Amino acid sequence: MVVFPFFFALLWERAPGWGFKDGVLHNSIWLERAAGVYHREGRSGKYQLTYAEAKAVCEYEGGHLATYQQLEAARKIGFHMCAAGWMAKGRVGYPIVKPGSNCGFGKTGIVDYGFRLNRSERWDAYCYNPNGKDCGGVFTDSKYIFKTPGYPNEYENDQICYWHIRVKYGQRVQIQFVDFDLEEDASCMSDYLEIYDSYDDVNGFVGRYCGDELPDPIVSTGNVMTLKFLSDASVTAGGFQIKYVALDPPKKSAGKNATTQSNTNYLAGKFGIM
Ligand SMILES: *[C@@H]1O[C@H](CO)[C@@H](O)[C@H](O)[C@H]1NC(C)=O
Ligand SMILES: *[C@@H]1O[C@H](CO)[C@@H](O)[C@H](O)[C@H]1NC(C)=O
Ligand SMILES: [Ca+2]
Repeated sequence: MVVFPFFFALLWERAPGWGFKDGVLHNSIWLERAAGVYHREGRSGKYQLTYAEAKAVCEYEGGHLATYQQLEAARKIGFHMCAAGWMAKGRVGYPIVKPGSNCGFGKTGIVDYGFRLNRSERWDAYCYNPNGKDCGGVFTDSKYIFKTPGYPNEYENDQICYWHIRVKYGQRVQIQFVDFDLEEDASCMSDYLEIYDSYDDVNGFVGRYCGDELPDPIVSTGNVMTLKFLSDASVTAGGFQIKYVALDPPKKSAGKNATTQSNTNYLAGKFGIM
């Protein structure tokens, strides 16, 4: 894999959770929202957006569909997504940083589906918004409290935050909601917090939250978790404080029982362990 030492040196200072371990670039996804590029899926889930809809989604958030070059630039600084999305001019593809058999055919680079003749096909979207207000980062401490930007004041419009949590191997992440108030709407289509039991926002979806009800605590299945907060172009609210703590592994029990016994408070999922 080609590395960009200069970028890397910069990043290292800004995001201490980053680095190479066992030859794999870890926590790469969450960098500064990857130079203005971010992934967006339809309100109803993966692969729901026609080209026109994908374009509208990005424009509604003040940006536009990313070009291939913008996506590649983001990829080079670590933007990794296992989901095909529309780019500008009707091109479809996705950026792969970490080679894996499930995604990207074991290669790195933009997996390019080319310019689509049929623009009614449904994919996700890659938006580019250099003015979007991003926040987030990579967190490796055993506990931390996330707050919406500006908290205790209201958060702003057009906010995109990714918080990526990685605790020690074998530990799990418990998320506790301390204070929660996002613009209310029935299906959380405007402003929302999404939680993923995984290291990206594609696998291990746990839930989407808005309004002012405090959700119950959530425990990961593995040692990583991702929180994604988006606000749209109008109406803000009080924001949130969300605490996470690393839980030590439960006492070892033999073989298969280890999983089944500990299931009660844990999510079913298999994307958590890295
Ligand atoms: C275009 O794609 C849509 C969605 O996959 C499909 O329903 C439609 O039949 C396709 N149109 C053509 C002309 O292939
Ligand atoms: C697994 O747990 C079940 C019930 O909790 C018990 O009956 C069984 O003997 C256990 N098996 C092992 C291998 O410990
Ligand atoms: Ca809003």
